Amino acid sequence: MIKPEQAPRGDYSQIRADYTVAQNYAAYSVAEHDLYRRLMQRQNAKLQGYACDEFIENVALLSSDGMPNFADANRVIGAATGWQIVAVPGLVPDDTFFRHLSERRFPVTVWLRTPAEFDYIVEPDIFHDFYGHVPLLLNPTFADYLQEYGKGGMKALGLDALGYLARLYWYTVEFGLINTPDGLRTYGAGILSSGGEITHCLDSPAPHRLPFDLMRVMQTEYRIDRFQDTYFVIDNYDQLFRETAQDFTPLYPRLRELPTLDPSNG
Ligand code: HBI
Ligand code: FE
Repeated sequence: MIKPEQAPRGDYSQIRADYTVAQNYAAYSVAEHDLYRRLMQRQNAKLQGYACDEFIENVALLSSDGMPNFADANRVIGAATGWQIVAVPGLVPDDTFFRHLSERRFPVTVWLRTPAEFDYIVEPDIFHDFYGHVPLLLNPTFADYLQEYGKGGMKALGLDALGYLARLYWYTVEFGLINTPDGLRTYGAGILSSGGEITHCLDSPAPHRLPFDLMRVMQTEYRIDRFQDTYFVIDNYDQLFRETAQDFTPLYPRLRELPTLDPSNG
C-alpha cells in the first residue's frame, strides 16, 4: 500500500525466493481472531451506500469467523478468476510485487495490527490486504486490470518510471471511486479498510472528485498520512482495463515534461 521510511514490520527470516511465507494459521491467538472479527464487523456495517456492489457481494463470499484462512479463500478466488493469494511478511520489493501481480498472485500480509491501531495503521496488515483488496479479485475485469498493472509495473521498472505507476495504483486500486446507477461508490482497498475514509470520501464536501484521466492521475502526487484531497472516478472496470492495456512506454517521456500536480489543487 505505501512506503514507510523505516524498515518494514514483519518477520522476513523465513521467506522463500519470491518473498512468500507459510500463513501458519494455527499460530494466530484468540485475541487476534477477536480483533479481526471486530474490524470486519465495524467495516461491514458501513458498506451500504459507500462500497460498490461487487465489493459487498464478494466480501460476504470471503467472510470468516475471525482471521481469514488463505487456503480456504484460494478455493473461492481460484474458481472465480484464477487468481490466488500468497502469504508475505509485509511489504515486498517492487519487482517481486509486480511479478506476483503479473502472474495473478496477490501478496497478503500475514500479521494483524495491534488493538491500539484499530482506527489507523501506516503499513498494510492482513486486514487491509485481505478485507480491502481480495474481494475485487473475484471480479473478472478488475482481476484482469490488476494483472495488466503488474505487467506494466515490471516494464516501468526498466524505464525508471515506477513513480508514475505507483500513482495509478494509489488512485485506483487503493483510493478509487466508481460511478454506479445508484450513485458514487468506492472500490479502493485503502478506503474500504478504513473506518473513517469510507464515509469521508463520499460525504465530505472537501475533496476533489475528478473523472479518471490516465495522464492526470500519473501527474498527481499523493499523501499517505491523511485522507485524500483528490479522488478519481471511473465509470466501470472496463475503462480501467482498456486504459492500462496500452503500452505506457511513450507516455513516460511526455509525463516527464508535464507539471506534477498537487492533489489539494483541484
Ligand atoms: N508489497 N506486500 C506489498 N503490498 C503492496 O501493496 C506493495 C508491496 N511492494 C511494493 C508496492 N506495493 C508498490 O510498488 C506499489 O504500490 C506500486
Ligand atoms: Fe493496499
